Amino acid sequence: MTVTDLKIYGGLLSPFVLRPVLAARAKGHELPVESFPGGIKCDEYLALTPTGKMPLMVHGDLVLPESQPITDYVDAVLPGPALLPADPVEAARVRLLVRIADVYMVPHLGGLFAAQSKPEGVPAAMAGMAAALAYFEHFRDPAHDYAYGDSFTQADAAMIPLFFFLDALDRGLGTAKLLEATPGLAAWWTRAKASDIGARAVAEQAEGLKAMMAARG
Ligand SMILES: N[C@@H](CCC(=O)N[C@@H](CS)C(=O)NCC(=O)O)C(=O)O
Repeated sequence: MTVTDLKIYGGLLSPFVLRPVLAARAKGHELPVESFPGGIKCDEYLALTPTGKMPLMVHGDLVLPESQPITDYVDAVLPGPALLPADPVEAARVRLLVRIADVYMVPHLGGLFAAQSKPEGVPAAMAGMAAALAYFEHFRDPAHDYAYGDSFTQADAAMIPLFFFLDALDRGLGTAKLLEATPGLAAWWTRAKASDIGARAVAEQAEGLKAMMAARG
């Protein structure tokens, strides 16, 4: 078994699928991403992961759901620059940004995404999102070019595909304007989405969103 046998199931609109994909790209590798035949709720998929969520990574005997452990694994097994600093203090700062993304930002994306069917949930989701952005701003150094430090880390891999939705949902909800309260973070996002990895991710997610809207009719 080699790292070239590593496979990710999912679609490229998902910020969780993109997290290990972006991490791999930052290390100079392209991970194969495939839709699971039968979808993520079919019996075969649920037998692999009862979570029924994407991404799912398969590498030999290792069947691994959840974007962050997949990203850690990809970072460890693929050659290329490490995406967590070796210094424990610096690594802790990167991990904290990933954690803020997952614990404080992600739950509110759902509320914003469901704005049409549940408009009553939008104010709380906007307030929660604003709080999450303020946490990033508090713990980031605005002088850093990347989410943390002067090179791409796991924090960029986690944050870029989540921040896509601030722009994508802006027209209806004004989500991009939330970044006005966090200028350091806003400047990072402007740089991140203009970078090769960021621009490609945004284009892939935009494509995925278009396809999802078209399928919904
Ligand atoms: N905590 C999971 C979240 C994964 C997740 O929510 N994926 C979404 C797609 S963006 C999904 O598969 N949703 C299908 C469902 O929940 O039924 C991770 O980090 O991988």
